[in-house]
Amino acid sequence: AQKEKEVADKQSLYPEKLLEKSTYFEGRTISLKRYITREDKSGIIAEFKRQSPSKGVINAHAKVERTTIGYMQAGASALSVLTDKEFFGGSNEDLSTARKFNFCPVLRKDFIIDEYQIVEAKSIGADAILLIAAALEPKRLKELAAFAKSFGLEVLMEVHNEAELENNLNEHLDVVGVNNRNLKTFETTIETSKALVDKIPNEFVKISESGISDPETIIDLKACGFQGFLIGETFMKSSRPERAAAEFI
Ligand code: IGP
Repeated sequence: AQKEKEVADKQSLYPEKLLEKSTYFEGRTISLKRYITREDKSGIIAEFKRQSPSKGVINAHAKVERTTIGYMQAGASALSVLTDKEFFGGSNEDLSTARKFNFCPVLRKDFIIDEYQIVEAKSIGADAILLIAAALEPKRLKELAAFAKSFGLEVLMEVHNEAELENNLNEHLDVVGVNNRNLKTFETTIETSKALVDKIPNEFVKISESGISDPETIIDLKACGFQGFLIGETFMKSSRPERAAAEFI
């Protein structure tokens, strides 16, 4: 009972601290869903990612401020910012910086498994969170999605195969993303996206993630029914990611 109380106290205490400290709680969410589908935008969610488990260091010198402003000037629909430190070299501060300098949806890219991280996402200025089907039980994924929605955050659910998709569709999701990267082999193929697109109900915004390296692929994915495209490495591997984005978009 004592242990249970400790856990409960911890859970209720931390969000309060975050709530008091953050100026973003009152702030309105900028809808990722809406921005991806805006006619005047590219549908591209441009990602700020310094390193990854598959590629190691991708870009050690890029600055969040210049890169994200440049991404949006290039015509991106939204931003994705890695906040995981261990595997991706990111931080909450990176996301807050992107937030501060841009008026657009900002996705918190991280491995979310707990309510605390969702409150934190809101407190650092995110508009949307990522929930990875491969990392969560369906019941837990749905709970976390509902919790995020209660803070006004939108939810991107990421899947890699049909079983993950079918077991996890629920009314709290806004965007469904197909990750082209096999997390076991790190290989990417857009065939993964093509195979799943028609199985995603049209009420969700559909995006394709990872391994997109040329504009022709976007045309191809669009023709299959994708509305959004998450691109990281193709931009970040350039010494000036925002220029790479401008040339691409
Ligand atoms: C971007 P890429 O191949 O363009 O750099 O991929 C994005 O899809 C990738 O970073 C990603 C990711 C994730 C990172 C997709 N799902 C989950 C961390 C956690």
